[in-house]
Amino acid sequence: MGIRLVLGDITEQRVDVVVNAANSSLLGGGGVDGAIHRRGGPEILAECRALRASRYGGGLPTGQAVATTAGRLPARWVVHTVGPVYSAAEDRADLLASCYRESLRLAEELGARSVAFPAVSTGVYRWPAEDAARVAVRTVRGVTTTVCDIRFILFSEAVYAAFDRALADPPSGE
Ligand code: AR6
Repeated sequence: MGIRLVLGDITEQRVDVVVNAANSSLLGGGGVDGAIHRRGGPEILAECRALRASRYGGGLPTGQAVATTAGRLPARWVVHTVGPVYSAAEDRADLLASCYRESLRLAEELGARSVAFPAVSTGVYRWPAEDAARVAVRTVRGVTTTVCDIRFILFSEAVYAAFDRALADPPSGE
């Protein structure tokens, strides 16, 4: 399994799965969620609405993931995951790790070989990039998966640099 970093826009990635940093309503929003729905077109929202009607009337819980079509994106599926809102008072790292684990599990179930992740929770949900990057890299490294191409697509130089540092740390964290 290979992990790499890309500075850029996740909606331009040619991959099997694009992961979306969604919210539990699955009805879209700003940030990467807004970009994915805008570029992917209305088919994605239609499937999100159907998922709400059938399985997630109460919303998709934080840390979980569901798949839809990728619409017009150059990908096969969008996997929507809900990151935790950052809290200085409560350790929610397990929930953030769960987003990456559950997304990869679902991608593998779909037969995906390549997956592009955004830096979940580092925007509207205010998670400090340095810490979010450590959680993301540690979690992905710890998963055994048939997905062979894992990319983190970082939208800003600062978040890219945080992931670069996390990736430079030895897997054991020593
Ligand atoms: N490609 C890659 N990364 C992007 C892009 C893009 N096109 N656009 C933004 N980012 P955010 P969250 C980065 O706020 O913190 C939404 O409204 C961004 O710079 O998209 O998990 C949802 O509906 C940041 O580093 O997601 C939820 O309500 C990272 O993606 C809420 O925001 C995540 O920022 C979720 O908040």
